[in-house]
Amino acid sequence: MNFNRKEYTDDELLALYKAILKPRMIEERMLVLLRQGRVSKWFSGIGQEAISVGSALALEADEYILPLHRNLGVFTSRNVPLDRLFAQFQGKKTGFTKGRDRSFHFGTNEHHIVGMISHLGPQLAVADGIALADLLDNREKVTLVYSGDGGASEGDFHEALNVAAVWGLPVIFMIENNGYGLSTPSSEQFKFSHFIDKGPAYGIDALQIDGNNVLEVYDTVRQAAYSMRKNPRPMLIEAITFRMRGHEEASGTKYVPQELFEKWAKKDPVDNFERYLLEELVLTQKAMEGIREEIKAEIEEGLQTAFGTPMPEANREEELADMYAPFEQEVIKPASDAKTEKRFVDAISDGLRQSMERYPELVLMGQDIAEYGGVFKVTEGFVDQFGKARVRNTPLCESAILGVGLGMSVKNKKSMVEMQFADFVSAGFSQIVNNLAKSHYRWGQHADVVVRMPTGAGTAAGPFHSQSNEAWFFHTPGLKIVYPSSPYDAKGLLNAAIEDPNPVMYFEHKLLYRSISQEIPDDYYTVEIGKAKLVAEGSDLSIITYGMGVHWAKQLQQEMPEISIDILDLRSLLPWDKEAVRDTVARTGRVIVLHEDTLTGGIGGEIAAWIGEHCFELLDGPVTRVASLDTAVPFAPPLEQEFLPKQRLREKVEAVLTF
Ligand SMILES: Cc1ncc(C[n+]2csc(CCOP(=O)(O)OP(=O)(O)O)c2C)c(N)n1
Repeated sequence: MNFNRKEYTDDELLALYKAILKPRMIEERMLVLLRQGRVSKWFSGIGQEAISVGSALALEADEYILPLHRNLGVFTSRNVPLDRLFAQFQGKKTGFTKGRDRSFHFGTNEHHIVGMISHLGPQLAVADGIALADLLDNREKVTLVYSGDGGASEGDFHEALNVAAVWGLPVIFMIENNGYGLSTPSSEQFKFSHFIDKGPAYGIDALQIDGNNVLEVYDTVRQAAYSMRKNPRPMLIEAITFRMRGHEEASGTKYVPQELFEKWAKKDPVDNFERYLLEELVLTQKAMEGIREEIKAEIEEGLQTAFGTPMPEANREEELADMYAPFEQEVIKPASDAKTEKRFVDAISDGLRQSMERYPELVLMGQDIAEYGGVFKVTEGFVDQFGKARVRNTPLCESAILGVGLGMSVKNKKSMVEMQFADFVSAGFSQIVNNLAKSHYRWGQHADVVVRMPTGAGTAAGPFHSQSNEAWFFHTPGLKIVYPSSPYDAKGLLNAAIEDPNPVMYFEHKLLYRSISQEIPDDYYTVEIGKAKLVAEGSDLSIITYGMGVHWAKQLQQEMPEISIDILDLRSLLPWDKEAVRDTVARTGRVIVLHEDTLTGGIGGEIAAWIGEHCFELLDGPVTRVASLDTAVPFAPPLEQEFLPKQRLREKVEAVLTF
């Protein structure tokens, strides 16, 4: 192995040595504990330490690093206290996730580290978001994120690199090419020869380095970072290395040819560097022993403290509360009585514009939302007022942009991500349900992202431009969901969603955009999230609904003046207003839950179940759901009309009334 110390001083080389020795010694200790059954799971980075350590030390202390499962050296190089690190591995409350997530699945803003979720690839776009926030605020910083050769097959890898290239984001994409993804060798993972071949294809500079040479890693990353701070752009660094143990300790290494272990054992990153320093007389045998003793003592002390702390005690209230970043909404009233008639779409636009004025940290991202104004023209004229930095056209990549939103939250920015159609959110699903939704619960990082969802059928747009998919998210703790049905609520709830530091899915029905209007306040105001609205008071029957259902119910009331309908517009689906639901049930005793979404697994099922469980004594008949057919949304208007619940509503109402 060739070490070139260039101008580096003895002290710098010694610091590198101590830093690479520490994760190795921790791992050796972990393997003993594992055999003793005192640690349950371990992903070994033995053989790959030079990459974590060399790259982490090459950055400034406040530059963010996003490590993966083999990057123990990042945590140790950032001086994460060992007692807390071990407590984290053991699921103790004194770890970084209060026992809620395992191993390296945590971040710590104190150490400028954002940890992974198991899905690997989503991490890459989060790095883009952090880098974008730095870029927008003119901080000369780089962000470092890792990927394995296996994880690089994920679509998220492509999306994150492409966004970084197009937006000139100072992100170092460090590819640890260790030849295997679990048991799958590179030959079955990809067809190209080297990851550096991919760089130019994205318009990204790429370098290949010996990932077992800590000095080479350190020097390369230092130089890359220096250049990227001055001239912001991404860089791909492919570090060639080898995984000396199994994917995780329980999974073995039977599939790896023995000669590979023999070959790579000779390239051990710790032994080789140690030998070099001894030869260079930077290190003496005695000093080496002293360093080892010191690290050993630190490890033992950390372990003792961690083992000495009890397992967490479950506190139900705390667990539930921590799903969300703490936030007490103060409903804001308009400053004056001035009102203007606005269509639903204009109310959304109005709210968004006023939120942009109110929050300089708010950034809008979406396909075609800049000069073009978005396909529904919600952001028309925004570029002129706020500039392209804050009104950002994105490449066609929902997953990456949602990940960018989380990264921006790490830097205390707010983002609004516009889905061109709600249907396309499926391409970014994992970022929402795994990353944004769980981040606060896992390690206390809020995700200040609003996802706008132009939703719904009735426009003969077929199965992929018409879906109601709010139930996909309703089942995910950590998210909030709002779904206005009037221009007043559309503006007030959008403002409220943007104010809230939690991830909020904001559903806006396309059919309402230009078909309804209302006088609404000119000033900024908010509507309470989680609060339903009684649209009409009645005594014979309750229709509990939201979105388009509110309009169907109102229309039915006009068509059936002989009955008196209590119409409750939920407005917020997560959380939903149980008190208002109980009140309407108490008023009428007969209930229909109506929604445009398909029947099975729809939100109506949850509401009906809750009513059955909590309001049984108030009921005079079975709670009845009215929803779309359990099919995809069909294209041709006659089929679509049959699909939608509107025409079944009257007959269901009559059945409930005569029960
Ligand atoms: C989306 C997803 N699919 C599958 C897995 C299971 N899994 C975890 S790590 C891993 C292999 C990753 O290989 P690579 O990216 O090369 O990193 P390495 O483990 O070699 O460091 C697999 C298949 C996962 N965690 N997430």
